[in-house]
Amino acid sequence: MIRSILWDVDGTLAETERDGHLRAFNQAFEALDVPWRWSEERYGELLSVAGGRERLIHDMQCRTRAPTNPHEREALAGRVHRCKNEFYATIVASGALPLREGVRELLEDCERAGLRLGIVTTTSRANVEALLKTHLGTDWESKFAAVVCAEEAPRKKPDPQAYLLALQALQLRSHEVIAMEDAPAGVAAAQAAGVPVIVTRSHYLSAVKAEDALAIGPSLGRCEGWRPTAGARTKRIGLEQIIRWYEQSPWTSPCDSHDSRTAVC
Ligand code: XBP
Repeated sequence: MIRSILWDVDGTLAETERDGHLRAFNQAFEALDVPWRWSEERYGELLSVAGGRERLIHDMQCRTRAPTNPHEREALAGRVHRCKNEFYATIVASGALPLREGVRELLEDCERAGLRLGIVTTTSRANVEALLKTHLGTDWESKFAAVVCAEEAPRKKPDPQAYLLALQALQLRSHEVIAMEDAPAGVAAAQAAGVPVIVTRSHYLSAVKAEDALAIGPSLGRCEGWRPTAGARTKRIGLEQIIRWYEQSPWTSPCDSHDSRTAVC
């Protein structure tokens, strides 16, 4: 029986990367006189590195004008990252990053059905706060029984740490929850924690393949294009459909021992 749905943030709740983080990174580079910018394409490549600060440090390896000393690189990445998060909050507050289609409705389905909700992300808490405050109101946190962000789970996805911490916080076993993800690293993190995953493809990851996912499709806002197919009775992917996929799937948790009550992260 499903007791909770755990949500990834960037790419899953909202298309935050191209129009949010990327824009904000470039604004931060400019504000801090950093002599390079990221193109949409380059940022797509860099998304294979989880975490904005880690992404900056990784990119500096191929920047001839980046500091050569690792401590200076760390310090620069920290400065740019903090500044980026401030620009990001302004972008979010402007309303430029709506929730993806069908997300709000599915959150409401869960609330009505008494399912607990969780956030499991490797993004910084400030970014989650900015996004969800804008869309769900200042009391957004009261809607979530567990919120695990980069600060709580420093080992970024695909490491399962963030999922294990959420299971622990909810006192649930892996097969009692479902993860909503868009990225291979997120899918791998959930599956390594034994959690079944539903994948909604996002802008940068439109070709993502997730053979072992419970279901994969283009958007929660429509029923077409999903594998396995979704019943055409409603116009969106609702909780009923998710439960149907869950019940029909041969999924058995490979880590049933991921009993959150004993899991050690
Ligand atoms: C997304 C990320 C983040 C964001 C930027 O994580 O990897 O790094 O791109 O956010 P998820 P920060 O898909 O788990 O939400 O700058 O705060 O890292």
